[in-house]
Amino acid sequence: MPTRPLLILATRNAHKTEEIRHILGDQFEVLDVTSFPDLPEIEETGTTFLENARLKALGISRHIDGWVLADDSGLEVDALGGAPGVWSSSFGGEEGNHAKNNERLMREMTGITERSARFRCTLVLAKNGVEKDFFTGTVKGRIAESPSGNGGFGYDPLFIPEGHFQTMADLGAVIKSTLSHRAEAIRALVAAIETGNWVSF
Ligand code: ITT
Repeated sequence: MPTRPLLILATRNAHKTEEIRHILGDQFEVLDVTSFPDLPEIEETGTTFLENARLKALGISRHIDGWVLADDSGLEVDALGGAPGVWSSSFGGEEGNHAKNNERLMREMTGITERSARFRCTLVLAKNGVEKDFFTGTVKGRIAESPSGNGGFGYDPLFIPEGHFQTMADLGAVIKSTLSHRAEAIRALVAAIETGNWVSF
């Protein structure tokens, strides 16, 4: 089998890595920054998904050869004015603590009937400190009354995608990889690679 092109994900979130691997199938070798111990931690000081995805993609690609892809993503809840948004991973007060994030979301949504929400994902592709392009994806849905399901990560037990009656965590990895914000953004990336002549992997 010929060597597959390598895509380095500027993430330390193993769930994102697993999902992107799953969505891409076997056309790329996908590694994340945990395979390269000397890479720096990138501070996410932006106020938009695009700013943070750029910080991660450019920050990592300055230190490693090859194509680097960053994913910045989060949940926007209309009744909360778009929160937690770019601050999704620390909404509960502790970075990356999904249980606390979900507890706070449940608390803030108590008694609220307008429960529309969406997940957004922005991907930035970069090489040697230069941005090549960016891609976005969205999945609309609503916040469940109570958590359900073991699949996925983060807010998946509380998010019911439009057209479904179960949470993303109930629907599981195979369905999530067809309808998620991340899947839509990755499909846009793949389409750009297949139709364009700008990425020489
Ligand atoms: P990296 O910055 O290392 O990539 P991270 O988890 O901190 O990892 P973000 O800053 O992009 O990534 O924050 C994303 C947060 O948004 C994530 O921690 C979840 O709380 C939420 N989120 C994003 N995508 C999600 C998904 O598919 N399902 C559930 N929650 C998701």
